[in-house]
Amino acid sequence: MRSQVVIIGGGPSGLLLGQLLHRKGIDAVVLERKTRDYVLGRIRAGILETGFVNLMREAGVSDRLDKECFIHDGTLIADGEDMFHINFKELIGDSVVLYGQTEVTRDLYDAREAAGAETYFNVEDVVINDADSDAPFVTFTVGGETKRIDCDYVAGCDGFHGVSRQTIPLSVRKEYEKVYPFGWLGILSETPPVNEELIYSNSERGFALCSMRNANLSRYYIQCSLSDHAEDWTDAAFWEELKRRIPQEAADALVTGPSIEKSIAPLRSFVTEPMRWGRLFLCGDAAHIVPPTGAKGLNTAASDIHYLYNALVQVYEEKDAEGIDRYSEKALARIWKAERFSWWMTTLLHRFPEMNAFDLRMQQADIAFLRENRDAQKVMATNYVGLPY
Ligand code: RFL
Ligand code: PHB
Repeated sequence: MRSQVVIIGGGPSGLLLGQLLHRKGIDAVVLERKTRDYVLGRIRAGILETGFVNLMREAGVSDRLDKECFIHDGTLIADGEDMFHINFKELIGDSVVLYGQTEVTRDLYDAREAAGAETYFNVEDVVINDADSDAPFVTFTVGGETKRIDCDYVAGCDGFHGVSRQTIPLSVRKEYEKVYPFGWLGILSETPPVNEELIYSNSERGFALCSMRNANLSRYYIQCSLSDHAEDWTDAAFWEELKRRIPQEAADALVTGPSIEKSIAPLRSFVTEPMRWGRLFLCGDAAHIVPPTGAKGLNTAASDIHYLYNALVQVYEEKDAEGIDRYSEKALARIWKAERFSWWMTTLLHRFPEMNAFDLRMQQADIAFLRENRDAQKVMATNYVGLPY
């Protein structure tokens, strides 16, 4: 079998790239380790930057997004009982969009199926061969059968635990990592959101976030210990703890109900360099992870896809390899800034076990400066809505 591009991983990165390439007549096979339902069952991102939305439009898959998304012109930050608004629209003239990753992925799978593009699910033993040569090929097994696809390029969109990053020799690869000493316990509940915009809350009991998916679907998170297990948290205990971590006026307005999903995510900052090895290109979580404070994970994946998609079009249509040669450098320049922002927001809003009284005062001063200083708010707004590609 032959395909111009092989995409490893059928998450949002791989699917978005596949759809963009399809519109340009560049064929790309997607290999996904799980089933479509499994991928759609993962509750993840909620906030999309304008750049992401524009890519969905360019890929021709924004009809439902444009109809059903919620535009958020700002966000609330709470420090104990003290809550203030960061008005992105007024500060920098841009907004973010609320539309769940599940819906993005569903729209992309639907478009892929409608286009008749080839996707293999339940693949195993994916191996990327000869990525540093002019004739790479990918082997895998599916339904007990071994297959081989020869290609021009391989896009490694297989997330943090995939094989693509591991294919780059350790002598070439450099990894940077910070693991945070806590996780996020998240629940989804069929209740109206407590507020029409997100509330990021720093409280003496730890961080909490009030988010949503639509008018009757709420998403809430609380900072938890890494030794916690989601199943040990009853819904009642979760709601009780959330109420204690958000300002009283929000706690009074909170509508509680049974959870329909409950899970714990560890927090990590991670970057691998370079993001290209020969004809293999890493995209999204395969190359970098951010802690979710700041909502940058899926959005950084989208900027990688923007650079890689344009590089592939440039090489196929204009026979110009400039985009490919500069992919890693361009993607990483933006990634590191998103890493800094996510690390800063995480540090600003969480209680770290090792924090002493001085550290606490530094955090309070940082939040006070943000509350009082319009320039500081502009810096936050600029990063939150997303840096230019
Ligand atoms: P994914 O989504 O992990 O998809 C990778 C796919 O590759 C498959 N795979 C393989 N396939 C074939 N062969 C192999 N050997 C394979 N190994 C793995 C996997 O099954 C999977 O389907 O990576 P991708 O596409 O790069 O997308 C990244 C995003 O999913 C991620 O960055 C975001 O979800 C992060 N994130 C958020 N990002 C935002 O931009 N805004 C947010 O509000 C936001 N909130 C979040 C988040 C992530 C969270 N968790 C659980 C980590 C909230 C949470 C709680
Ligand atoms: C979410 O809605 O899941 C969400 C929103 C904002 C974040 C992280 C997660 O910073």
